[in-house]
Order: sequence, then structure tokens, then C-alpha cells
Amino acid sequence: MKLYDGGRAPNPRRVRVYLAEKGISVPTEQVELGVLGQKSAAFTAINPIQRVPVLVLDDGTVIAESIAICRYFEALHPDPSLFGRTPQDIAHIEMWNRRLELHLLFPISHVFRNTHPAMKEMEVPQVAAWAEANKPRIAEFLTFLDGELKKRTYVAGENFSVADITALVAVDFMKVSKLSVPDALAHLRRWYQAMSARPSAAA
Ligand SMILES: N[C@@H](CCC(=O)N[C@@H](CS)C(=O)NCC(=O)O)C(=O)O
Repeated sequence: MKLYDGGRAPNPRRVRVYLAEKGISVPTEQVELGVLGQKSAAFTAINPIQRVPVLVLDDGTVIAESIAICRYFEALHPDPSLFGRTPQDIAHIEMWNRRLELHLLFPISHVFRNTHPAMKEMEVPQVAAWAEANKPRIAEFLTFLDGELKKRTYVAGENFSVADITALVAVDFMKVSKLSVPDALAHLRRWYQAMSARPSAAA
């Protein structure tokens, strides 16, 4: 199998952090987004949507979408569980992962893609007003998340899960998007320090 990776981009990093947490190593090929490698004919033949990450299995099966790739490995290697085991845990982790994608990672991506000069060939047209519109939504969600993290250790409960990976990658992605976590959000900062200290955060 081969994992088509994308350097510092957040979605490929979600898969790398997940694999590091599981202790799984996969042959990898870098797709250079900076030179629009995702739009090459060779990569478009693999993923017509022209996005990374993508996992190609030995029989040629193509699995795109970060969480689909993680779920594939989770089915093969259930321990340690990062998607939950009980019906309630599975549902909560799914709920939080989805919330973190829809209300944090995607809005941060909108800010980055619509403001950063390096994105001008990938986000056409860049709409600065859409970036601005997302900033208060990000701030509102961070405050909500801070209140939730006051109640428990991890995003989706008392165990580390894929939802923490999505949240960590999203918060790190704020820096290159020129956004920051307000000092007042002490619970979020405590959680972030703990997540950043995990060896997988280096992935
Ligand atoms: N929903 C997809 C998103 C994939 C995605 O947007 N990847 C970005 C990098 S983080 C990409 O390939 N961008 C290339 C482009 O926009 O042309 C996932 O979860 O994997």
C-alpha cells in the first residue's frame, strides 16, 4: 500500500498523527502541493478530486478522505481504540470529530485558503470577506470548546480519540492562518499543552 501525503497540510497530518498514535508505519509518497502536484495527471488519475491524503491499497483500491483512511486502519488494528468501543463512545467520538471539522477545522481552512498568498492558485477566487466572516465563528466555537474541556480530560470523554487529533491539527493550523487561542481559554490551553506533548504531535 501507499499513502499519498501532503507535507504540512492539515488533513494529511491528521492521518500521520493517527498512524503515530497506533504505531503503524506505511510507505508514503509526498504530493508537493506547493507546485500543484495534486493537479498532475498522474495524481488526478488516483484521486480526481485532487486532494490529499489518499491511501492506495495493494489491489489498487483508492481510499480518500482522512477519516475514511483512519477508519480503514482502525478496522485492521483496533488497539488502541481511537474511534470508541461502546455504542455511546463511538457516537460521542463521531459527534465531536464532526463538530471539530465543521466548526473549527473547516472555518480555519476558509481563513487560510482565502487570505494566504500561497493559496492563490488553489483557492480561486480568494474571497477575503469569507475569511473575515469565519473569524467570529472560530472564536465562538473555541469558547464553547473551552467550556467543554473544563468538564473532561479529552474532547470526547476520558480517553484520547481521533476527535483530539482533529482538534490538535486544527489549533496548530490556526498559527499559519494568523489566528490564536485567547489566553483566557485556560481549559483549552491546558488540553492543547497535553496534546502537544504527546510524541504523535511531531508527526
Ligand atoms: N475532506 C478531505 C479534505 C482533503 C483536503 O482538502 N486536502 C487539502 C490539504 S489539507 C488539499 O489536498 N488541498 C489541495 C487543493 O486545495 O488543491 C479530507 O478529510 O481528507
